[in-house]
Amino acid sequence: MGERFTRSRRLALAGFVVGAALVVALWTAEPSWAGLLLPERGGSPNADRIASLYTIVLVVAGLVFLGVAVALAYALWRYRERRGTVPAQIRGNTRLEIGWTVAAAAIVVFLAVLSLTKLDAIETPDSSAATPAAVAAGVVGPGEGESLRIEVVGRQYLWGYRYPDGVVAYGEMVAPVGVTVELDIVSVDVAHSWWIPKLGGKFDAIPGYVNHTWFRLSRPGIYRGQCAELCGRNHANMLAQVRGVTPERYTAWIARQKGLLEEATRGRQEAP
Ligand SMILES: [Cu+2]
Repeated sequence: MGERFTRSRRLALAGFVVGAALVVALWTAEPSWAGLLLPERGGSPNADRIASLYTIVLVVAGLVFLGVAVALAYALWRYRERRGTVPAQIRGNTRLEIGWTVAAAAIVVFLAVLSLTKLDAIETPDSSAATPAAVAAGVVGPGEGESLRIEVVGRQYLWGYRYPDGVVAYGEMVAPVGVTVELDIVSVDVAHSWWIPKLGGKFDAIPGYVNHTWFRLSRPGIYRGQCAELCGRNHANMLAQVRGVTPERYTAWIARQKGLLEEATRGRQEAP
């Protein structure tokens, strides 16, 4: 008896330790939370719109869950078996059945219409003009619909970025604030997934296809993410990062990268 007691205690302790280790591991892998309950917001308008739509759907679903759970608990209590009595034998209730069918259909239609009306603003790149600072720095021209295009290239196990004018970067994407940035997402080997939680949803990088998404930063900062598609044994190290900078810093960075590129090309040509 005593031995069994200690054995079960040991098992409980092991279970606790493993559980605690799991919680700590998940807790420290902060980017993998991606907002935990709600999608992250505060980086780009499309991410904010996704988060708002998600919140509305979550609230509606929560209310439905609460309604069903309360009704179920009430029915369990109200019609419970009692000693000495025979429970009422109820079969069917046409009004109730039609009611909950129509109500459920109405909720689904409401959510479908709501999602479809919000979808366009999430998918279509923001066409509003770049901020005066971005125009002054020469990132894009003035007027609506002007955007910066960056190609995102997935490869095992590093994200690459191709800017206009042949500038390339790896790992970290430098992007200006106040400009709509349109991304063309491709892959040179296997399927990857571009995902910066604060800047919107996941977008697959598939060999032979070009996927499109966009973001528009309103303030400088680091926006972290990670390849979200198991792409090989180093997948876990395939981090992605967007560094939002002021337009002046962005153009200075582009100029420096261009200089380095030219220097490297010249060096190669001059080499014996
Ligand atoms: Cu990958």
